[in-house]
Amino acid sequence: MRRTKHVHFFMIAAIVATCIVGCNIFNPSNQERVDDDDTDALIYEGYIDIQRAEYTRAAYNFSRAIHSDSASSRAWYGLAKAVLNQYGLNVFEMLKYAKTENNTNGFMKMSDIEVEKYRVGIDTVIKVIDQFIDRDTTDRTDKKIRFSTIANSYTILQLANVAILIRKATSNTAEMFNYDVSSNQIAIDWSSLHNLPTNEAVETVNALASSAQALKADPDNTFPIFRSFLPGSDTVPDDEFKDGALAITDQIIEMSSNLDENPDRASVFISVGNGIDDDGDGCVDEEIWDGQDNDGDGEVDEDQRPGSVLVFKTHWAKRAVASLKIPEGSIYETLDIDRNGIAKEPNEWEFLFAEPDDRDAAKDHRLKFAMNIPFVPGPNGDFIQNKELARTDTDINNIRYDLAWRKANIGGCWLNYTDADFFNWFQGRN
Ligand SMILES: [Ca+2]
Ligand SMILES: [Ca+2]
Ligand SMILES: [Ca+2]
Ligand SMILES: [Ca+2]
Repeated sequence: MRRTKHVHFFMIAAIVATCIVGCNIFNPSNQERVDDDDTDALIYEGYIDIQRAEYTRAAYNFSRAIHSDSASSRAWYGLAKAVLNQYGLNVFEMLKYAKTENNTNGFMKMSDIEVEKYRVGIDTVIKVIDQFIDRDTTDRTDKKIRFSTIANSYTILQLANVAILIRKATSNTAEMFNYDVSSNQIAIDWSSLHNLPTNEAVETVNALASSAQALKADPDNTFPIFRSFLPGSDTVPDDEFKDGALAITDQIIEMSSNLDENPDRASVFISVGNGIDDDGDGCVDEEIWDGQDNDGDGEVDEDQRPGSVLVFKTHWAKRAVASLKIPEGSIYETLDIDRNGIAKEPNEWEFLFAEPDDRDAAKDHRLKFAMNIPFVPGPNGDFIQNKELARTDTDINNIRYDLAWRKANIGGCWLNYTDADFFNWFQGRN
């Protein structure tokens, strides 16, 4: 399921209404006052307003129409259109900016003020459309207009949102996305979000998940948009690109809902490839982004390595990681992932079952090192809670859960730690 948006429609209606008072554009003498409960007339007025480029007034009339009948898809569609125009946003122009050309996108070159204008507008329109999608997918509209009708515009808005967010990370789409032509796979490297605060990194994942939802709703119209966003994908035949794009959608959506369900632990899933134990099991960057549990602790894709370590299996219908590589010059040439005193050992980089098919059949996606780090369920069997106690115990001058406690109540890689390793664990935390 797509994530629930918490901003209530009436908040937007209130913003729009405030602007009407503030902007003094609403001028009742121009038209007869339409009754508050006459949905059709209000929608009609709204579209006339749009034709006259009276967008604030249009937004007001569509908001009233929604208030009168919240199931009216034409009213929601009209409101989205009006708000888009209120902010002077043109989706096709936005696609041009979001596109990656010469390893950069148009938003990278804009001034902060210009980008902020786009960001606020995109954010407001997306909030309107999200409520419409939420209703459309839960049978709470009249279905005269469906989400699929606007899926392509929505995709452009979300991808522009992503482009703006990663602009702040002084990163760009070329670093974040990679289309591997030989394996027909899209790879996303979440470690390119390093420079963003956790909440903005989460926002980026959520925006991508929303684009993934749009791709699933209307692949034919939206996949060309994805293509223009992905460097290196120009030469791939349409159907192959579409397969590759669809293969990754569920995994993005799953990552987004994982973040939504664990708001207090978002950094556990989003601080990718940082050379730090982010989840409190003592292992460092032990997981990979494959939608599977690679260390056998019951959690999926916590404390990940970057996407640049993944090698995909060639032309597989489903997204599958074939093997892992240690990127040259990366921290992984010296990093001891399971803290057993040996860095770069095959155990930390090889799957127990080398073939993706065998892993699926055995329902075992662990890496070999996981065989040697038994996890302990803890006193109340609440393993994640114990990991949390360790993860948030970061002050070396006031240690609440010492190494002996961690070995006894979490196990995992803590079992490999010496006192010196334990001291080092606190480095780089507050
Ligand atoms: Ca860890
Ligand atoms: Ca980490
Ligand atoms: Ca795990
Ligand atoms: Ca994993």
